[in-house]
Amino acid sequence: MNTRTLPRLSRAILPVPGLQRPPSTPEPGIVHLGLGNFHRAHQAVYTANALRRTDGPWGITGVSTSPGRGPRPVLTGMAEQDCLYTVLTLHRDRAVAATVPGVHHAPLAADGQGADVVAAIGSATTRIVSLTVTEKGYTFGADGHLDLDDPLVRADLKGGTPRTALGLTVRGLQQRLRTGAVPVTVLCCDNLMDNGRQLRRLLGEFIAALPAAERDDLQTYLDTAVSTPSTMVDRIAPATTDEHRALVARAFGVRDTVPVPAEPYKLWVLQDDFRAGRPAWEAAGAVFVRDVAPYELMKLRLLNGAHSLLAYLGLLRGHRSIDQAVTDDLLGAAVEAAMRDEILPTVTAPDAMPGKAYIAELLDRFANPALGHRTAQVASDGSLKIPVRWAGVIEESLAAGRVPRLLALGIAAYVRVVTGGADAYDEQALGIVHDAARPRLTELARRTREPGEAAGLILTESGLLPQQAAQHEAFASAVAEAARTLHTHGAEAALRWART
Ligand code: CS2
Repeated sequence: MNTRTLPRLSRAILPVPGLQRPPSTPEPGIVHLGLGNFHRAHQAVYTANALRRTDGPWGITGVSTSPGRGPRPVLTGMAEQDCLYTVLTLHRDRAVAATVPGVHHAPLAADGQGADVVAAIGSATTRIVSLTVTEKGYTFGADGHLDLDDPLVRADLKGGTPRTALGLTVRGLQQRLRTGAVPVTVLCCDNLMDNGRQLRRLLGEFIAALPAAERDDLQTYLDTAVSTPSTMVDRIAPATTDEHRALVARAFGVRDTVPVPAEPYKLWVLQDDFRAGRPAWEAAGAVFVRDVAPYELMKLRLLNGAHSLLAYLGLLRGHRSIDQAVTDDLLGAAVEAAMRDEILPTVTAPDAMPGKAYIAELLDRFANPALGHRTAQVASDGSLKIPVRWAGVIEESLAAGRVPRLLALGIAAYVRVVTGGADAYDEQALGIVHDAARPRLTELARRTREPGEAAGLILTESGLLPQQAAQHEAFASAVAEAARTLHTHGAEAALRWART
């Protein structure tokens, strides 16, 4: 796919609704860190749709992050294809719609082109710096603060060309400060609670760790001219496989090495606090509200919380994808019960999203068989996801005198998947679960032969949950019992235990 084949593509897919592209790539105004599938199926699509209605300098310079992981196929693919790629909207009935956002400029790699990234963020024409770098991209430690022991963070603080998301952003802001301190918005689009505020705090911690001479002006610039609105982002966009590439070739007759599969649903709720303008995303369906927090809480706890539960228990039940996991009667019913009885009581549903209807909609979205969303993908990085998705629910349930047994089982399942590896589930068929905490958790688990005790040790020493919840007697004993049941009798028995 490239600009020359685009007309052919449009003709070829005329019967497919939705294929359009702005006439030419708009002037760059956004630098986006994290060129993964989620950004390419979410913000890029909202931006393209907004630009169809209202022009503006809102082209996106995408930056592939992931330091140390070598050249990313998405970077090469986008570069070879004139920054064009297909978003495949995969419907439950197997109907496919396609769209080509066409809003990106030549992408950059944080690894190797850090100076160019800093220059792009530093340019006065950049009005928004947005991020989808996943939980681990924010380089915070188990306590949620900037991880000053992380070698990449330390190197970035010392100077030289930065490689972390925070390093790139702060060095870019530093450059802006030197060249006129033009206001800018830094927009977190990741699944973190209060994501704008958290990002702002982390940027502040990074600045505070710089040498004294660099600190003060930069902090003042951050305080006075940089906004960091909070956002709730939502669209399931699984990893690309050869099947998706083949689908584009078959349906549209073009070769696209980097298409993005995505579900039909999408939602973006934002706080309207942009210091230097923004695309008319509302024209594309984005919702601007004064307080994003209720939407974030609802989405992170119900969607992402249930997703993680389906992922760990799904792997232990032998399921490769989320739709298989949710259509497993026993597991699907357990996850629905967890959403209704354990999670929903801890959120205040916004009027626009009544709780029960939202749960029904989520179950329907999860069951979309066309997505093939891998359980191993959702299960990865649990050490960073669980504190966001489950910890608050567990803490608040315990404070209200309820022991959330299904989430206790979720913790036990996470421990079993991450420390048991191939003994716990078929890693070869279902995929490896990546988690930076794996070596440490495995070491903790090896200190005892008793699975209940091992889970208990991990609960108290891993920082997954706040200490008070981790040491809550009834909860800790539920986790230990769940771990023992999983180990000795398997996931089916454990699911039955959790529902008694
Ligand atoms: C998923 C999310 O991989 C995961 O952990 O829970 O990526 C999820 O698909 C999105 O947040 C949906 O908006």
